[in-house]
Amino acid sequence: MSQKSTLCLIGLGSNEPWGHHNSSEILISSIYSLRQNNIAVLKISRFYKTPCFPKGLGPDYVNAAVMVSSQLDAYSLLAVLHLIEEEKDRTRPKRWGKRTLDLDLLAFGSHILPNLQAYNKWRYLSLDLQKKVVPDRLIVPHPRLHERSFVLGPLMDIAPDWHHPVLSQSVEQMFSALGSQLLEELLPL
Ligand code: A4P
Ligand code: MG
Repeated sequence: MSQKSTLCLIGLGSNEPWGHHNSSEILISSIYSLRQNNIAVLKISRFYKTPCFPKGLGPDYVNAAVMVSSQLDAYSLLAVLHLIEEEKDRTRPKRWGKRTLDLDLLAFGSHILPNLQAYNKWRYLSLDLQKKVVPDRLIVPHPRLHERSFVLGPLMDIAPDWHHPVLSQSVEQMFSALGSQLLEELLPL
């Protein structure tokens, strides 16, 4: 019996080279790794140069997003993303530190995981606490996706009509709600 596939959105970011590979090459290679792990990559956004958030904490990023279809459950998919990050020697010395590769599970269909209460806890965390604490379990949709141009810009390329299951807004609506300063920070490569 065939298993159900889920459409998922994954955010990709890098602001540190890996060996002689630059950030764009790392992202391309990680998309290839998704395919090697039997994850069907359906759409790939443009790549964007974006200033590090929070400002001044590190070098500029290259950001992108992909739409995939997978038969894995969300937790197994996240485990694959972590494996691919490890392939690129991703380390986690400090919160929001420089990284060769960050793969975030932005959306898993229209699921809210593990539940609305946990999602809201992370969504309403103050910026000060966001800098200090890291979720110890999967939170989906990614609790910051709706406020970040470096996430919504790439998503506009591949999934402008995806609806946020908690905010009930499309990517296009969330993108339009960003301030002009955030929009100016997106530089397509
Ligand atoms: N985790 C929970 N939910 C998720 C999810 N939906 N996707 C857990 C991925 N991971 C999730 O993640 C920390 C923990 O969150 C892990 O145990 C994971 O299981 P991490 O990847 O180790 O650390 P992180 O990347 O610092 O955390 P996170 O939440 O991805 O960070 P942010 O808030 O996304 O910030 N500036 C620019 N311009 N571009 C960027 O891409 N990225 C960050 C990372 C900061 N500034 C940036 C960018
Ligand atoms: Mg991450």
